[in-house]
Amino acid sequence: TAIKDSLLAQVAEVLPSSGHKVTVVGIGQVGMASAFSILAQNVSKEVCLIDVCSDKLQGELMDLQHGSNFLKNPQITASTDFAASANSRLCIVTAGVRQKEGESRLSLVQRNTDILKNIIPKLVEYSPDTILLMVSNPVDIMTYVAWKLSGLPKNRVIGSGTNLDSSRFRFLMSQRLGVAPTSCHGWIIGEHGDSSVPVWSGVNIAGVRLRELNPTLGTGEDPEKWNELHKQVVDSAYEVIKLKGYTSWAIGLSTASLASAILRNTSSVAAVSTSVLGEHCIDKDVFLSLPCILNANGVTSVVKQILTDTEVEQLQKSANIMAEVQAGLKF
Ligand code: 6V0
Repeated sequence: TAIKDSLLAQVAEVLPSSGHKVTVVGIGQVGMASAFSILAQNVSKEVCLIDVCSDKLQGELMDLQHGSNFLKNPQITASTDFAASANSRLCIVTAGVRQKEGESRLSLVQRNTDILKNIIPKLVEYSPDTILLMVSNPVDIMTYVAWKLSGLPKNRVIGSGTNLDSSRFRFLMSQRLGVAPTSCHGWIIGEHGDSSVPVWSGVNIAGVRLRELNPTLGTGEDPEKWNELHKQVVDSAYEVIKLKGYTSWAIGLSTASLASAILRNTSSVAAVSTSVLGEHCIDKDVFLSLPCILNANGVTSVVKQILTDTEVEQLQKSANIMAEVQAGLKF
Protein backbone atom coordinates (compact mmCIF):
# COMPACT_ATOMS: atom_id res chain seq x y z
CA THR A 1 0.00 0.00 0.00
CA ALA A 2 0.98 3.62 -0.35
CA ILE A 3 1.32 4.11 3.41
CA LYS A 4 3.45 0.98 3.71
CA ASP A 5 5.71 2.18 0.88
CA SER A 6 6.11 5.60 2.51
CA LEU A 7 6.76 4.07 5.92
CA LEU A 8 9.20 1.26 5.08
CA ALA A 9 12.27 1.02 2.88
CA GLN A 10 12.62 -2.71 2.25
CA VAL A 11 16.27 -3.77 2.29
CA ALA A 12 15.96 -7.59 2.20
CA GLU A 13 13.44 -10.39 1.68
CA VAL A 14 11.49 -11.70 4.67
CA LEU A 15 12.34 -15.39 5.15
CA PRO A 16 9.29 -17.63 4.79
CA SER A 17 9.80 -19.72 7.94
CA SER A 18 11.17 -19.54 11.48
CA GLY A 19 12.59 -23.06 11.16
CA HIS A 20 10.35 -24.14 14.06
CA LYS A 21 7.14 -24.66 12.16
CA VAL A 22 4.60 -27.02 13.71
CA THR A 23 1.63 -28.38 11.79
CA VAL A 24 -1.37 -29.69 13.69
CA VAL A 25 -3.63 -31.98 11.65
CA GLY A 26 -7.14 -32.30 13.07
CA ILE A 27 -8.41 -29.22 14.85
CA GLY A 28 -10.89 -30.87 17.19
CA GLN A 29 -10.66 -30.66 20.97
CA VAL A 30 -7.22 -32.30 21.11
CA GLY A 31 -5.71 -30.49 18.13
CA MET A 32 -6.77 -27.08 19.37
CA ALA A 33 -5.64 -27.76 22.95
CA SER A 34 -2.25 -28.79 21.51
CA ALA A 35 -1.99 -25.74 19.23
CA PHE A 36 -3.06 -23.42 22.03
CA SER A 37 -0.57 -24.89 24.52
CA ILE A 38 2.25 -24.60 21.96
CA LEU A 39 1.43 -20.96 21.24
CA ALA A 40 0.70 -19.90 24.82
CA GLN A 41 3.90 -21.51 26.13
CA ASN A 42 5.92 -20.09 23.25
CA VAL A 43 7.10 -23.55 22.19
CA SER A 44 6.77 -22.42 18.56
CA LYS A 45 5.74 -19.15 16.98
CA GLU A 46 4.75 -20.78 13.73
CA VAL A 47 1.71 -23.02 13.71
CA CYS A 48 -0.23 -24.36 10.73
CA LEU A 49 -3.67 -25.91 11.25
CA ILE A 50 -5.01 -28.54 8.83
CA ASP A 51 -8.46 -30.13 8.83
CA VAL A 52 -11.16 -31.18 6.38
CA CYS A 53 -13.64 -28.65 7.76
CA SER A 54 -12.87 -25.22 6.22
CA ASP A 55 -15.38 -23.12 8.21
CA LYS A 56 -14.08 -24.43 11.49
CA LEU A 57 -10.51 -23.84 10.33
CA GLN A 58 -11.32 -20.22 9.49
CA GLY A 59 -13.08 -19.72 12.83
CA GLU A 60 -10.28 -21.22 14.91
CA LEU A 61 -7.68 -19.28 12.90
CA MET A 62 -9.41 -15.95 13.43
CA ASP A 63 -10.02 -16.61 17.12
CA LEU A 64 -6.32 -17.41 17.68
CA GLN A 65 -5.11 -14.52 15.51
CA HIS A 66 -7.20 -12.10 17.54
CA GLY A 67 -5.05 -13.11 20.49
CA SER A 68 -1.75 -12.48 18.64
CA ASN A 69 -1.19 -9.37 20.71
CA PHE A 70 -1.01 -11.55 23.82
CA LEU A 71 0.93 -14.40 22.22
CA LYS A 72 4.23 -12.71 21.31
CA ASN A 73 3.33 -12.27 17.61
CA PRO A 74 2.99 -15.79 16.27
CA GLN A 75 2.50 -16.73 12.61
CA ILE A 76 -0.63 -18.86 12.38
CA THR A 77 -2.05 -20.32 9.18
CA ALA A 78 -4.93 -22.69 8.45
CA SER A 79 -5.89 -24.66 5.38
CA THR A 80 -7.56 -27.78 4.06
CA ASP A 81 -4.62 -28.06 1.64
CA PHE A 82 -1.52 -29.88 2.89
CA ALA A 83 0.68 -27.53 0.83
CA ALA A 84 0.24 -25.08 3.74
CA SER A 85 2.14 -27.50 5.98
CA ALA A 86 5.32 -27.36 3.85
CA ASN A 87 8.64 -27.33 5.70
CA SER A 88 7.30 -28.29 9.12
CA ARG A 89 9.87 -29.42 11.71
CA LEU A 90 7.11 -31.27 13.53
CA CYS A 91 3.67 -32.53 12.46
CA ILE A 92 1.22 -33.44 15.21
CA VAL A 93 -1.61 -35.69 14.05
CA THR A 94 -4.82 -35.56 16.10
CA ALA A 95 -7.30 -36.19 13.28
CA GLY A 96 -9.85 -38.92 13.58
CA VAL A 97 -12.70 -40.26 15.61
CA ARG A 98 -12.61 -40.38 19.38
CA GLN A 99 -14.13 -42.83 21.84
CA LYS A 100 -17.79 -42.49 22.72
CA GLU A 101 -18.82 -43.04 26.33
CA GLY A 102 -17.71 -46.53 27.39
CA GLU A 103 -15.98 -47.27 24.06
CA SER A 104 -12.40 -48.59 24.08
CA ARG A 105 -9.57 -46.96 22.12
CA LEU A 106 -8.90 -50.14 20.18
CA SER A 107 -12.38 -50.07 18.61
CA LEU A 108 -11.35 -46.95 16.63
CA VAL A 109 -8.51 -48.68 14.87
CA GLN A 110 -9.65 -49.27 11.26
CA ARG A 111 -11.57 -45.96 10.99
CA ASN A 112 -8.52 -43.97 12.04
CA THR A 113 -6.16 -46.06 9.90
CA ASP A 114 -8.26 -45.12 6.86
CA ILE A 115 -8.05 -41.43 7.83
CA LEU A 116 -4.25 -41.65 8.17
CA LYS A 117 -3.96 -42.97 4.62
CA ASN A 118 -5.11 -39.54 3.43
CA ILE A 119 -2.87 -37.60 5.79
CA ILE A 120 0.55 -39.16 6.34
CA PRO A 121 1.80 -39.40 2.72
CA LYS A 122 0.88 -35.75 2.12
CA LEU A 123 2.61 -34.53 5.28
CA VAL A 124 5.81 -36.32 4.29
CA GLU A 125 5.58 -35.10 0.70
CA TYR A 126 5.58 -31.46 1.85
CA SER A 127 7.94 -31.91 4.83
CA PRO A 128 10.32 -34.80 4.07
CA ASP A 129 12.54 -33.93 7.07
CA THR A 130 9.69 -33.70 9.56
CA ILE A 131 9.13 -35.58 12.79
CA LEU A 132 5.64 -37.06 13.17
CA LEU A 133 4.01 -36.95 16.58
CA MET A 134 0.92 -39.14 16.58
CA VAL A 135 -1.93 -38.51 19.00
CA SER A 136 -4.99 -40.10 17.30
CA ASN A 137 -6.14 -43.26 19.06
CA PRO A 138 -5.38 -46.07 19.53
CA VAL A 139 -2.13 -44.13 19.56
CA ASP A 140 0.36 -47.03 19.68
CA ILE A 141 -1.22 -48.68 16.63
CA MET A 142 -1.62 -45.34 14.84
CA THR A 143 2.10 -44.68 15.36
CA TYR A 144 2.92 -48.01 13.75
CA VAL A 145 0.51 -47.23 10.88
CA ALA A 146 2.05 -43.77 10.42
CA TRP A 147 5.54 -45.27 10.38
CA LYS A 148 4.46 -47.76 7.68
CA LEU A 149 2.68 -45.10 5.59
CA SER A 150 5.43 -42.49 5.93
CA GLY A 151 8.57 -44.39 4.98
CA LEU A 152 10.36 -42.31 7.65
CA PRO A 153 13.01 -43.82 9.93
CA LYS A 154 11.59 -45.12 13.23
CA ASN A 155 13.25 -42.41 15.33
CA ARG A 156 11.17 -39.75 13.56
CA VAL A 157 7.74 -41.34 14.12
CA ILE A 158 6.65 -40.95 17.72
CA GLY A 159 3.40 -41.50 19.60
CA SER A 160 2.30 -39.32 22.52
CA GLY A 161 1.88 -42.65 24.32
CA THR A 162 1.98 -42.85 28.10
CA ASN A 163 3.45 -39.38 28.63
CA LEU A 164 -0.13 -38.44 29.53
CA ASP A 165 -0.72 -41.57 31.65
CA SER A 166 2.51 -40.85 33.56
CA SER A 167 1.36 -37.29 34.19
CA ARG A 168 -1.99 -38.54 35.46
CA PHE A 169 -0.17 -41.01 37.71
CA ARG A 170 2.14 -38.33 39.15
CA PHE A 171 -0.82 -36.07 39.85
CA LEU A 172 -2.62 -38.84 41.76
CA MET A 173 0.60 -39.68 43.61
CA SER A 174 1.00 -36.02 44.55
CA GLN A 175 -2.54 -35.96 45.97
CA ARG A 176 -1.76 -38.93 48.23
CA LEU A 177 1.60 -37.67 49.46
CA GLY A 178 1.25 -33.88 49.44
CA VAL A 179 4.35 -33.63 47.21
CA ALA A 180 4.32 -31.63 43.96
CA PRO A 181 3.64 -33.70 40.81
CA THR A 182 7.04 -32.80 39.30
CA SER A 183 8.72 -34.21 42.43
CA CYS A 184 6.75 -37.46 42.22
CA HIS A 185 8.72 -39.91 40.09
CA GLY A 186 6.68 -42.67 38.55
CA TRP A 187 6.45 -44.09 35.05
CA ILE A 188 3.60 -45.72 33.21
CA ILE A 189 4.86 -47.62 30.17
CA GLY A 190 3.41 -49.94 27.52
CA GLU A 191 0.06 -49.30 25.87
CA HIS A 192 -1.62 -45.91 26.20
CA GLY A 193 -4.82 -47.50 27.35
CA ASP A 194 -6.23 -50.50 29.05
CA SER A 195 -3.05 -52.64 29.27
CA SER A 196 -0.62 -49.92 30.41
CA VAL A 197 2.08 -50.97 32.89
CA PRO A 198 2.86 -49.05 36.08
CA VAL A 199 6.54 -49.44 37.00
CA TRP A 200 5.97 -49.77 40.75
CA SER A 201 9.53 -50.99 41.31
CA GLY A 202 10.86 -47.53 40.39
CA VAL A 203 8.28 -45.23 42.01
CA ASN A 204 10.23 -42.84 44.23
CA ILE A 205 10.47 -39.47 45.92
CA ALA A 206 13.99 -38.04 46.02
CA GLY A 207 15.42 -41.48 45.31
CA VAL A 208 13.50 -43.12 48.17
CA ARG A 209 11.74 -46.05 46.54
CA LEU A 210 8.25 -46.49 47.95
CA ARG A 211 8.59 -50.26 47.46
CA GLU A 212 11.35 -50.30 50.03
CA LEU A 213 8.96 -48.68 52.49
CA ASN A 214 6.13 -51.03 51.51
CA PRO A 215 7.18 -54.21 49.67
CA THR A 216 3.56 -54.92 48.67
CA LEU A 217 3.22 -51.55 46.83
CA GLY A 218 1.09 -51.95 43.72
CA THR A 219 0.12 -55.56 44.48
CA GLY A 220 -3.23 -56.97 45.60
CA GLU A 221 -1.81 -57.51 49.13
CA ASP A 222 -1.07 -53.82 49.74
CA PRO A 223 -3.22 -52.58 52.66
CA GLU A 224 -2.97 -49.00 51.32
CA LYS A 225 -4.20 -50.15 47.89
CA TRP A 226 -1.77 -48.06 45.84
CA ASN A 227 -2.74 -50.15 42.83
CA GLU A 228 -5.98 -48.13 42.74
CA LEU A 229 -3.88 -45.22 41.43
CA HIS A 230 -3.08 -47.19 38.31
CA LYS A 231 -6.72 -48.24 37.95
CA GLN A 232 -7.69 -44.56 38.15
CA VAL A 233 -5.11 -43.72 35.46
CA VAL A 234 -6.59 -46.38 33.17
CA ASP A 235 -10.12 -45.13 33.89
CA SER A 236 -9.18 -41.41 33.53
CA ALA A 237 -10.18 -40.98 29.90
CA TYR A 238 -13.42 -42.94 30.37
CA GLU A 239 -14.25 -40.82 33.42
CA VAL A 240 -13.47 -37.44 31.80
CA ILE A 241 -15.31 -38.40 28.58
CA LYS A 242 -18.35 -39.38 30.67
CA LEU A 243 -18.26 -36.02 32.42
CA LYS A 244 -17.33 -33.54 29.67
CA GLY A 245 -17.54 -35.52 26.43
CA TYR A 246 -13.84 -35.51 25.48
CA THR A 247 -10.39 -34.98 26.99
CA SER A 248 -8.32 -32.00 25.89
CA TRP A 249 -6.24 -29.90 28.29
CA ALA A 250 -3.93 -32.56 29.70
CA ILE A 251 -3.26 -34.15 26.29
CA GLY A 252 -2.70 -30.69 24.77
CA LEU A 253 -0.15 -29.84 27.46
CA SER A 254 1.48 -33.25 27.05
CA THR A 255 1.97 -32.76 23.30
CA ALA A 256 3.30 -29.23 23.86
CA SER A 257 5.86 -30.61 26.29
CA LEU A 258 6.97 -33.24 23.76
CA ALA A 259 7.07 -30.58 21.01
CA SER A 260 9.29 -28.45 23.23
CA ALA A 261 11.80 -31.29 23.74
CA ILE A 262 11.91 -31.87 19.97
CA LEU A 263 12.11 -28.26 18.77
CA ARG A 264 14.56 -27.17 21.47
CA ASN A 265 16.73 -30.29 21.08
CA THR A 266 16.72 -30.86 24.85
CA SER A 267 17.35 -34.65 25.11
CA SER A 268 14.79 -34.84 27.91
CA VAL A 269 13.31 -38.17 28.91
CA ALA A 270 9.62 -38.80 28.29
CA ALA A 271 7.49 -41.93 28.01
CA VAL A 272 6.52 -41.98 24.34
CA SER A 273 5.43 -44.63 21.91
CA THR A 274 8.39 -45.95 19.96
CA SER A 275 9.43 -49.12 18.19
CA VAL A 276 10.05 -51.69 20.95
CA LEU A 277 11.19 -54.66 18.88
CA GLY A 278 14.11 -56.16 20.82
CA GLU A 279 13.54 -54.13 24.00
CA HIS A 280 12.76 -56.18 27.13
CA CYS A 281 12.85 -59.32 24.94
CA ILE A 282 9.83 -58.16 22.90
CA ASP A 283 9.79 -60.12 19.63
CA LYS A 284 6.91 -58.25 17.94
CA ASP A 285 7.32 -55.29 15.55
CA VAL A 286 5.06 -52.97 17.53
CA PHE A 287 5.14 -49.50 19.06
CA LEU A 288 4.69 -49.05 22.82
CA SER A 289 5.80 -46.46 25.32
CA LEU A 290 9.14 -46.64 27.09
CA PRO A 291 11.13 -43.75 28.56
CA CYS A 292 12.95 -42.20 25.58
CA ILE A 293 15.50 -39.45 24.98
CA LEU A 294 13.75 -36.85 22.83
CA ASN A 295 15.47 -34.18 20.79
CA ALA A 296 15.63 -32.64 17.32
CA ASN A 297 16.31 -36.06 15.79
CA GLY A 298 13.26 -37.57 17.49
CA VAL A 299 13.87 -40.59 19.71
CA THR A 300 17.64 -41.06 19.90
CA SER A 301 17.80 -43.54 22.81
CA VAL A 302 15.49 -45.75 24.84
CA VAL A 303 16.20 -45.89 28.57
CA LYS A 304 16.83 -49.49 29.63
CA GLN A 305 14.65 -49.51 32.72
CA ILE A 306 15.37 -52.22 35.26
CA LEU A 307 11.99 -53.94 35.38
CA THR A 308 10.74 -56.80 37.55
CA ASP A 309 9.71 -60.08 35.90
CA THR A 310 6.04 -59.16 36.38
CA GLU A 311 6.52 -55.78 34.67
CA VAL A 312 8.30 -57.40 31.71
CA GLU A 313 5.50 -59.96 31.43
CA GLN A 314 2.86 -57.23 31.43
CA LEU A 315 4.78 -55.30 28.76
CA GLN A 316 5.04 -58.40 26.59
CA LYS A 317 1.31 -58.95 27.01
CA SER A 318 0.71 -55.37 25.70
CA ALA A 319 3.01 -56.15 22.77
CA ASN A 320 1.01 -59.28 21.92
CA ILE A 321 -2.26 -57.34 21.99
CA MET A 322 -0.79 -54.70 19.64
CA ALA A 323 0.54 -57.37 17.24
CA GLU A 324 -2.87 -59.06 17.12
CA VAL A 325 -4.66 -55.81 16.30
CA GLN A 326 -2.04 -54.89 13.69
CA ALA A 327 -2.43 -58.27 11.98
CA GLY A 328 -6.11 -57.47 11.35
CA LEU A 329 -5.48 -54.02 9.83
CA LYS A 330 -6.30 -53.32 6.20
CA PHE A 331 -3.81 -50.85 4.72
P1 6V0 B 1 -12.65 -34.27 17.56
O1 6V0 B 1 -12.93 -33.11 18.46
O2 6V0 B 1 -13.78 -35.02 16.97
O3 6V0 B 1 -11.68 -33.76 16.39
C1 6V0 B 1 -11.23 -34.57 15.35
C2 6V0 B 1 -10.89 -33.66 14.18
O4 6V0 B 1 -10.31 -34.44 13.14
C3 6V0 B 1 -12.12 -32.95 13.58
O5 6V0 B 1 -11.91 -31.55 13.53
C4 6V0 B 1 -12.22 -33.57 12.19
O6 6V0 B 1 -12.74 -32.64 11.22
C5 6V0 B 1 -10.75 -33.90 11.92
N1 6V0 B 1 -10.57 -34.86 10.82
C6 6V0 B 1 -11.25 -35.99 10.54
N2 6V0 B 1 -10.77 -36.56 9.43
C7 6V0 B 1 -9.77 -35.78 8.98
C8 6V0 B 1 -8.88 -35.84 7.86
N3 6V0 B 1 -8.94 -36.84 6.99
N4 6V0 B 1 -7.98 -34.85 7.70
C9 6V0 B 1 -7.91 -33.84 8.59
N5 6V0 B 1 -8.72 -33.73 9.66
C10 6V0 B 1 -9.63 -34.69 9.85
O7 6V0 B 1 -11.77 -35.36 18.34
P2 6V0 B 1 -10.71 -35.08 19.51
O8 6V0 B 1 -9.90 -33.89 19.17
O9 6V0 B 1 -11.40 -35.15 20.82
O10 6V0 B 1 -9.81 -36.40 19.41
C11 6V0 B 1 -8.95 -36.59 18.30
C12 6V0 B 1 -8.21 -37.93 18.44
O11 6V0 B 1 -7.29 -37.86 19.53
C13 6V0 B 1 -9.12 -39.12 18.74
O12 6V0 B 1 -8.68 -40.24 17.99
C14 6V0 B 1 -8.92 -39.34 20.22
O13 6V0 B 1 -9.23 -40.64 20.63
C15 6V0 B 1 -7.45 -39.01 20.34
N6 6V0 B 1 -6.95 -38.74 21.69
C16 6V0 B 1 -5.71 -39.19 22.00
C17 6V0 B 1 -5.15 -38.98 23.24
C18 6V0 B 1 -3.81 -39.52 23.55
O14 6V0 B 1 -3.37 -39.49 24.71
N7 6V0 B 1 -3.07 -39.99 22.57
C19 6V0 B 1 -5.87 -38.25 24.22
C20 6V0 B 1 -7.10 -37.76 23.90
C21 6V0 B 1 -7.75 -38.01 22.63
